[in-house]
Amino acid sequence: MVLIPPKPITLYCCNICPWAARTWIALTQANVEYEYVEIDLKNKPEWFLRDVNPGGKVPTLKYGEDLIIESAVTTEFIADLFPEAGLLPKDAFKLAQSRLMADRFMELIFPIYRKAVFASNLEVIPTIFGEIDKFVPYLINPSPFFGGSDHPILAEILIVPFISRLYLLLESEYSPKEVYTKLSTDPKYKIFNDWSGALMASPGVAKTFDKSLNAKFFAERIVAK
Ligand SMILES: N[C@@H](CCC(=O)N[C@@H](CS)C(=O)NCC(=O)O)C(=O)O
Repeated sequence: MVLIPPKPITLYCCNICPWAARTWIALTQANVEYEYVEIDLKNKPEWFLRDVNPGGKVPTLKYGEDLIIESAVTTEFIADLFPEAGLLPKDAFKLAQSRLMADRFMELIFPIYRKAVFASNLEVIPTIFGEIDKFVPYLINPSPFFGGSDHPILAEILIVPFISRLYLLLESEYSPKEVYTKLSTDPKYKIFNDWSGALMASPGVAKTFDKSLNAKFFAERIVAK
């Protein structure tokens, strides 16, 4: 079923931006009717800066004549506008647990991606195992998704863009081969690996994540030391 918003939605996005991917995934997974506009961030269109968002960042969401920015806010807006999409657990405690899980991910695991891709610090990659050990206690009943949900919930949608990019990085020439092998075969990491695999295979993620564009982005960003 296509979800029709009360006012037209336009998503100004960039196909390799993980922050914009949060909102793109939410709209795609919930099967919302919206218009997608790709913004070339290396050559931002004048009309985008003049008429849409002078801040020049994606994601930018237009809802009727109103603008919403900041990916955590734009993505939560989709969850709030379409309660029937089931992106927010109804139980307040479960919702709190899911928010804590996403916070811990951003605090523990996200910095590995940031340092590797934006500071070309590839030495941090093997530290992922220690961070996963600290993170997993917050990942409550991921079978297949948080809290036993049969589809990714908002907290997972906020972090999956970084999971898919981390796996791409671990599978690439920038990462020691043993790291990906250990993550994908050692029973100790099975919970994290199975959950990540389910998230990456979920339709909202699979339809929006382009491996080759992101691999090209890594090649441009990561400088050999
Ligand atoms: N805190 C922002 C970050 C968004 C962001 O940094 N987007 C980047 C692309 S990945 C961007 O628009 N960069 C263009 C610029 O900074 O001029 C959010 O969560 O929405």
